[in-house]
Amino acid sequence: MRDSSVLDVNIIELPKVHDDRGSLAVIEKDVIPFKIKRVYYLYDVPSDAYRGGHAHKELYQFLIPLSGSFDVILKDSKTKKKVTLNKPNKGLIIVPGIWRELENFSSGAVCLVLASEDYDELDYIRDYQDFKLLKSR
Ligand code: T46
Repeated sequence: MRDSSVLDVNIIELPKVHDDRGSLAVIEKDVIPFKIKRVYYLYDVPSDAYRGGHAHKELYQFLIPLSGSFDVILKDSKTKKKVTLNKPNKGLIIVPGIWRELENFSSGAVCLVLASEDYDELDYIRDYQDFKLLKSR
């Protein structure tokens, strides 16, 4: 398991163009520290739902609150941090080896995820005790 810390998790502010027709935000390839292999999104999430609850061994992700807001709880072996994502031009880079939980979704929230790898269940650590054990090695 990578020796990553919640300090490696970064908010990235995307450049936006605003005029009286609305706003346009741009994600250019140099802004994110990985090559995008997969895109998915969470929507129709009930406000009391809890998503995530796992860590990834190799996957990098960029989470963007396209609409509405939600909280991301991040944990490494020592530290816990909460980030609220609520601006469509501010996203969160999550590096491998970080536990994450997503909660407190507002009505109509949409979480877009850009990911560095194809879907692979073997990349997930879904048991928190396993995560803590792997982090302590
Ligand atoms: C993450 C958070 C933010 C697929 O078949 N393909 C996919 O690409 C993904 C991401 C999921 N699935 C299947 C696997 C499960 O049967 O969709 C189902 C729900 O996945 P999961 O319970 O992992 O969903 P979340 O919202 O808890 O987590 C997802 C991502 O899996 C995860 O990488 O960080 O969104």
